[in-house]
Amino acid sequence: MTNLQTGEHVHVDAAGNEFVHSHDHHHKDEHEHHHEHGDGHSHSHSHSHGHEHSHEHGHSHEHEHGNGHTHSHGSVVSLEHEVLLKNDRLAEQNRGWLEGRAIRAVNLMSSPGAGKTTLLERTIRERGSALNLRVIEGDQETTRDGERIRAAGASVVQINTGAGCHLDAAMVGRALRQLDPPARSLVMIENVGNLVCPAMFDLGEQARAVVASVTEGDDKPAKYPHMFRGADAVVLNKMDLLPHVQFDVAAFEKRVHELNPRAKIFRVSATRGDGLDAWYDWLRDAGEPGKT
Ligand SMILES: Nc1nc2c(ncn2[C@@H]2O[C@H](COP(=O)(O)OP(=O)(O)OP(=O)(O)O)[C@@H](O)[C@H]2O)c(=O)[nH]1
Ligand SMILES: [Zn+2]
Ligand SMILES: [Zn+2]
Ligand SMILES: [Zn+2]
Ligand SMILES: [Zn+2]
Ligand SMILES: [Zn+2]
Repeated sequence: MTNLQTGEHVHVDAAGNEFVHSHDHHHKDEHEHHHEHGDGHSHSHSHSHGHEHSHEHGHSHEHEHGNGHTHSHGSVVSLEHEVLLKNDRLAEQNRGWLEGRAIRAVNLMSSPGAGKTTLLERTIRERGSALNLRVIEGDQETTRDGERIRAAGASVVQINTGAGCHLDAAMVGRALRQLDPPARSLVMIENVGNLVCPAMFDLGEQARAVVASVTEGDDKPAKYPHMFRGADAVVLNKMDLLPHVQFDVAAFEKRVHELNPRAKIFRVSATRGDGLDAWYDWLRDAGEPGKT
């Protein structure tokens, strides 16, 4: 993790201890996962993953999920389940931390290149101070997007996930403490470009926005329903390219609302600035109780 204001890095060891320091070379995130079991033992390990793997235990155990169902595992335990349980607990901690400061956080997700950073840059330039906006920037590698955000004028902390394909609540918790946003500010969290995994990981945010673009095909909601089902807002970007691509806007919006009737949809061009006033109005109220 890199604080682009101070150049500080944070490393976290297996026990969860944080080491903050600054230096001039690049570190890869170790992608440490820590597991706790109902029977009282815990262990950690690092790995790169695509959510398909499981790991082997010499014991069997039961655990409960936030949604109330319980199941038991045999000797092969789904790591995905364990990671999600731990994540949800840390997400609740982040939510408490944010609520205690009256800070709102918006989780911004999309496929790679749909225009998240471009949308953030323009939002910062046009509304950065009115919205009291800060950014947590997630990418697998490089601080390129973080540098773009800083150049646009916002405080930013960059998280590099290495092989990881999503931000998780632990990463965001550490980044929030680095960013140290003031009371009543708005924190935009740019997730790793990916329509699958980010949908599964609660970061403790109050609202979720999905950016889709007209170059991706109007059947995206049908193919990635989880992402669209969980969205409070869907930003349909690159509307300026509509004359050049096959994209049925009405069909896209119908598919979104079939999955998720409450999602607000904004048709915008982040490069030209079209349609952004409605997006800014949504951001002003996003996550306020009773407003979204
Ligand atoms: N024509 C057009 N191009 C856009 C628009 N918004 C973004 N782009 C272009 O799309 C490309 C990707 O934009 P980014 O903002 O970097 O996308 P991103 O979602 O942040 O990408 P990742 O962080 O890699 O997932 C860039 O070349 C942008 O200039 C738009 O409204 N219209
Ligand atoms: Zn285990
Ligand atoms: Zn399970
Ligand atoms: Zn980006
Ligand atoms: Zn992971
Ligand atoms: Zn993944």
